[in-house]
Amino acid sequence: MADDKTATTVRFPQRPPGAPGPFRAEVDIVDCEVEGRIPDGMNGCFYRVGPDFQFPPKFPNNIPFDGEGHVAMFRFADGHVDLRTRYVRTQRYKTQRAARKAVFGMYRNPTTDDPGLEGVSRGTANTTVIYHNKTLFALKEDSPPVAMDPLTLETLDDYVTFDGKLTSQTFTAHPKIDPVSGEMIAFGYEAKGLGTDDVAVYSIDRNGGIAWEAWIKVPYAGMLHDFAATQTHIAFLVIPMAYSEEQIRAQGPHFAWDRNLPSWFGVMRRGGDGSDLRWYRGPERCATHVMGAWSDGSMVYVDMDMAHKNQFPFFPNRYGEPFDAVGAAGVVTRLSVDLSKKMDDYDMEVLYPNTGVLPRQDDRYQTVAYRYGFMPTVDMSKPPHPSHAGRPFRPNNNYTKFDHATKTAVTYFAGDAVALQEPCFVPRHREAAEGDGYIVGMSELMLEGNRSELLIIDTADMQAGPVARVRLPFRIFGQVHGWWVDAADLPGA
Ligand code: V55
Ligand code: FE
Repeated sequence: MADDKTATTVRFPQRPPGAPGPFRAEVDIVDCEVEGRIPDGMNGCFYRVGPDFQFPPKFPNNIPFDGEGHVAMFRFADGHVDLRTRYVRTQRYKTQRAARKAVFGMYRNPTTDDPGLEGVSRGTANTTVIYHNKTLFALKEDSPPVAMDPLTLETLDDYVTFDGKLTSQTFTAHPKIDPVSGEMIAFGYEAKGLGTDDVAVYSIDRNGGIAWEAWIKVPYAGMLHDFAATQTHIAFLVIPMAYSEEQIRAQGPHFAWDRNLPSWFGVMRRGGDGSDLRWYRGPERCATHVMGAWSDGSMVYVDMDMAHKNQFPFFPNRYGEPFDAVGAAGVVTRLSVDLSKKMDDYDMEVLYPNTGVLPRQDDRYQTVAYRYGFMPTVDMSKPPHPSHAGRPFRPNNNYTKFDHATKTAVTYFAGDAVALQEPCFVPRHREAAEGDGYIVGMSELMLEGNRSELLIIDTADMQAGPVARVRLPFRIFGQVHGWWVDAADLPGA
């Protein structure tokens, strides 16, 4: 058959029965069905994003993290909820749409792309949406930000450079918003290209200009997915999910887990030139997300969900060990260093026994001392529900609220036949105390017609469960991260 594009019809690889496939539809629902009552005063937008393959992947063994970014916006207004979803119009999306097929190859492996794509951004914008300077940014850590209109989800700029000042080739999916200064603190790793050990750190001021920049080196090019910013310091945890030349050559994904590598915790002063950066050693550990972080004099504290082993079944172990689901279970762990002491290793303290991933906080407390955290968790002692068959992970069936002042955790158990996605905190009102409000989070109902619903849970009474559920008539694409914007902060308010 002729090898032209008209000969390529769209057909996705076979999946096991019940396993979720791509969503692909861009949706508008005016006035979603709501069970219960949307809380008075809950006005604003909940944005979420996740990978959703636009076309069958060029490599059938490509990993879920390489799907194109699809954003969902739930707009809350006076008890009504409208849903809009749009793919991010990345350079990659537009190129593939014109070709009517995937032309980019394996996850973060440019050697697998069709020829002639040099200069087209590979970024999928599939990991986070964050709001700053009245702009919704869709982010992927291998490329610069993509800017979207927060009300229409129209893509406004497919390659944001902050007036040409962003010289890093990459930009994290986990910027932090400083509630005091209004700055967005961010960084890029492998900042000078594939596998480089250069990291650029930035502050973007409240008007969207780059106000501070420092360049540092990491001990090795490991995945730097998240980081910590406090009022005075920046901290990084380098984990043994290492850039792999071997994988690149074998047309595999960017990373392999190297159990022989240590983890490294690096701390530097905010606002400096990076020359004060110090690295503290630790054992083989996997930790991808920061719940909260703060500085107290010479002490720097960073809370992360942390596991002993590779937490990503689709990134291979370098020495061929099978995926270890028990070693992959993460617990909320406090990393700390005392900058006034001569220390070689960083300190670690496990705070709670609950296992889970994707911790969050009341985002108004990013960079400062905080009390409350939220995380989807799973009770590993219960046998898995039959509806979980064929899934790589035990889906999260709990939302847990952690109170660091009393060291207690309270949990809403959502039932064994659901999969809960990352929660996002919504303040009860603009002046509400820390942690006082709601969490919103998507729940996949695996028995009930494969639907999804958005749960709204009052953080003052977690165990009571949702005060309202926004019921969708379909199962929506999976989420990596989400963000809440109060209506008063939206453009035109
Ligand atoms: C993560 C997610 C990514 C990625 C690297 O959760 C790390 C961590 C959705 O993409 O590319
Ligand atoms: Fe993340």
